[in-house]
Amino acid sequence: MMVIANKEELTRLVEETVAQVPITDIHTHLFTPEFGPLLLRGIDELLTYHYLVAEVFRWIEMPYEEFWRLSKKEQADLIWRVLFLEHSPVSEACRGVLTVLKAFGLDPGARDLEEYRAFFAALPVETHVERVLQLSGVARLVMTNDPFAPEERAVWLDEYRGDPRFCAALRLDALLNDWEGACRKLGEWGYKVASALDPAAMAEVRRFLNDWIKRMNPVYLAVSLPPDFLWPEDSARARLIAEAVLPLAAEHGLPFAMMIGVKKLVNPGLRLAGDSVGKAGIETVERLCASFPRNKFMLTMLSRENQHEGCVVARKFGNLLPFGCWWFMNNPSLVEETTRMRVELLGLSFVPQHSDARVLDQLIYKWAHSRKNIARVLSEKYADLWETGWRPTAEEIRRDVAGLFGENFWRFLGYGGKAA
Ligand code: FIX
Ligand code: ZN
Repeated sequence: MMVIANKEELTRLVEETVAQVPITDIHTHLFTPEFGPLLLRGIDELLTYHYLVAEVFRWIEMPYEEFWRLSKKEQADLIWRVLFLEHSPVSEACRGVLTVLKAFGLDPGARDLEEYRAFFAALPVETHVERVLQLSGVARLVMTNDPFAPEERAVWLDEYRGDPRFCAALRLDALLNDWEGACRKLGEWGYKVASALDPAAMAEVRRFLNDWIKRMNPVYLAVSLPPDFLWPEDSARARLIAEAVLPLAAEHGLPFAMMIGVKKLVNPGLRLAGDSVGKAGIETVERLCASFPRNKFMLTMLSRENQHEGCVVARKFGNLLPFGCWWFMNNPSLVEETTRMRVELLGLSFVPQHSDARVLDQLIYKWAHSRKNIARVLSEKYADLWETGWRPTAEEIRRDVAGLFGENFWRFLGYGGKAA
């Protein structure tokens, strides 16, 4: 048992352990190379990430459609010029691009976009995937898989082979947030559903879910939800959750991940960058956890104002796993604030972060930045323990950190802490 001599050594050990721990990234928008163009990678995708699209429109007066008519390269050139050369790239998403360049051994100080393009263009996709997983320290990641997305659906229906490091998550936004549209699609696919969701139709929805759980073997079911999400409610969404999604999730032992607080397309001209945030009512989460004690729920909330009550509700329900600093929460100041709050209220029984990476290379910066922010909070908390006379051992710190960055998730899924 390695005894730690002093607080300085304690801090060094915490930082080193967090820097090296293999990560399970429990929510991304990445894909295996089998999905072809759905796997976004390289400098032009990094520069046209929707976070940077939103930021560039704070400086330019170009009509949205004129921007969208530009090629990906032209959009990237514009964003590079405005957000990196004409203004210092201090935002989290801008800094992230530079962190990626540096990790690959490129020189951000050269500011040579053509050199960066040539580097990424020379990377075969399989090599690129291996390099990014190695540089980011991500051992396993969870994709976001939508059976209603035509280009993705085709891959699943064509004998998808997969990669054990890329787990699936069955994403249900189309089913739950647009029942009328989903009803039409399900009908085309041979499910005998009706808009009115009579018992026979609900049974067909369950058959659809079963079919895709068998096809995808997801580690959880997920949905993003608006701030005014309510349950119970006289709505198709509320009935589908209670009579189809949760019974199937319980039957298969799968968590239901609720990502609450997104206001879709408040500015449609920005497309994917046009979504915003709203404070949700925590009562709905309380009612679901209390009403479905056999189900496991994962929860991430988009509004900073929901974070404290999100911690408190997790203290009330052991079948709820809070996770991540989602989207507008994924900034150093808020990652530290939220992680500090969670440690103080929940101990180590949560998952502090996911990357939400949409571009392969983002795994590098999202995790490099988050590891530092989370390590800073953990060092502070272990130092507070030290002040009481408690002496954490190196093994205990390694155990705790392994839990936060993956094993808590696998244990919650019922895999006893080790990945499936
Ligand atoms: O619903 C989600 O999974 C969100 O993360 C995305 O829709 C969002 O565009 C995103 O990538 C945020 O980081
Ligand atoms: Zn996401």
